[in-house]
Amino acid sequence: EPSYREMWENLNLDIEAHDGLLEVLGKFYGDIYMSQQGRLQGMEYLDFVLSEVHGLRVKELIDAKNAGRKIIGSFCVFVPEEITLALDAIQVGLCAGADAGTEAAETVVPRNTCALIKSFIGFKMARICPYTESCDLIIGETTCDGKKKAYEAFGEMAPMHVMEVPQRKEADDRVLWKAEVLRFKDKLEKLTGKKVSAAALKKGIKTVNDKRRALQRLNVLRAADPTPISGRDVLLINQISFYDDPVRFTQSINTLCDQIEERIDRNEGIAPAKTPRLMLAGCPMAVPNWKLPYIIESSGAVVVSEESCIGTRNTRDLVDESGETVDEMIDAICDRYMKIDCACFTPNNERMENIKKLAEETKVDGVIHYSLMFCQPYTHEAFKVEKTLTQAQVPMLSIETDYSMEDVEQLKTRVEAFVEMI
Ligand code: BJ8
Repeated sequence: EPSYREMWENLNLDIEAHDGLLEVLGKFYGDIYMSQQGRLQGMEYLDFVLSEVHGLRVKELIDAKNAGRKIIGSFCVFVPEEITLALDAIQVGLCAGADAGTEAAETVVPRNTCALIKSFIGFKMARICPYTESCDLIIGETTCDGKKKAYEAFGEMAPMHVMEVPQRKEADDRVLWKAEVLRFKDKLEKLTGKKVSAAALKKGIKTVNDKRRALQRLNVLRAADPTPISGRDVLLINQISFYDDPVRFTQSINTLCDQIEERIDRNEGIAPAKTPRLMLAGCPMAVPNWKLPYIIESSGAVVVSEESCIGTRNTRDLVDESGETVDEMIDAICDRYMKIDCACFTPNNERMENIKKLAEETKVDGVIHYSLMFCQPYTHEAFKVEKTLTQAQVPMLSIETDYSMEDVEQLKTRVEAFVEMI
C-alpha cells in the first residue's frame, strides 16, 4: 500500500524492519485467528481493524494530529482516558506483545526485565511502532519497579510524563492519587491549550463507561454454557479496545453482542458442550501476544474469562456518572481508578475476592495463572491466588513464560495434563 508507506516514512519508521514485523504478524494472525471454525460475523470488524492496525487507524491518528488534536500514549490502565477525551485528545495503548528490538532494549534495561517492557523499549529503539512514533506525549506510571525504572531510559527517547500510582489504598493514598490525576489534567491542558469543561468531562466519562459497558455485556454473554465465542476472539476484542476509536468500537461490540445473543438462543457454542472452561488470570496480554490462549484452545479447553488488565480488570468498574462539576467528576474518576486491583498494590486482597467471584460467575473448571517471566508482582501473587482457589476448590495451573516460541511444546504438555485432570 504505497500511501501507507509514505506515512510510515514520515513517521521515521525503519521500513524494512517494519515490513518484517507486518509479515510475521499477518502469518501469526492467519494461523491463530483465521483458522477458527464457526466465528461470528461481527468478528469481521475486528479482523479488519487488526489487518489495518498499522494502516487505517494510524492514518486516522495522523489526520487528527493535522487537525490539531493530540495523541497520548499509555502503558497502563491507570491513565484516565476520560480526561484525555475531555480535551479532545486521543489515547492509545502502547504495551507490546512481540519480541522485537530485544537486543537493543537490553542495552538500556537489564536482561531480567519482563518481555512486555523489553518489547515497548525494543519497538521504540527499532522504530517499528507507528503508534509510539505518533504520540505527542507518553504517560508512564510508577507501578512495578521494572516499568518505573524503564521509563527513565524511555524518557530519553520520547516525550514522557510519569504519574505516581500509590501502592496502598488508605486515605493518604487517595490524596496522593487525586493530586496525580490533577497533575495529569494540568499537563494535558498545557499540551492541548484547552481547559477541561464540565460538559466535555461528562461526555468523556460517558464514552469510556459505554465502552466498558459493551465489554461487560460481552463478558456476561461469553460465559454462557456452551460458550458462544472463543477466548482468543474476546482477547483480541480487549486488545483492540486500546487502539480503536472508542465510539465506533463500542457500537461494533454491541452489534457483535446482538449476534452472540442469537447464537445463545439457538443454544449453539463455539466448542462442543462439556468442553472444559478455563479462566486466564494474571499479567496483561498485549497485542499480538496470543500464544497461551492458542495453546489452551488447541488443548481441548476454552477460555471463558480473562482476569487481567486486557480483560475484566479494565472493565469491571464504572465511573459514577452523577457528578456535575469538574471537581465532582474528578473525584468520581479517582474513586473508580483506586479500585483497580493490580498486583503492584499491597496487600491487594481484593484481587483474591474478585478472582473467586469471577470463577463462580463464569463457571470455570479451572484457572490458568499467567505471569511474564521476571514479573515480580504477579509471580508473587500467583501463590496467593492458588491458595484462594484451593480453598474454593478450583484447580489452578501456574505458568511463567515470555513471548518466545521456544517453550510452546512444553507448555502444551502441561496445559493438556491440566485439562485432562480437571
Ligand atoms: S494496572 S497490571 S497495566 S501495571 S508484566 S510491566 S507488572 S513486570 S503490566 Fe500493568 Fe497497570 Fe498493573 Fe494493569 Fe511490570 Fe509485571 Fe512486566 Fe507488568
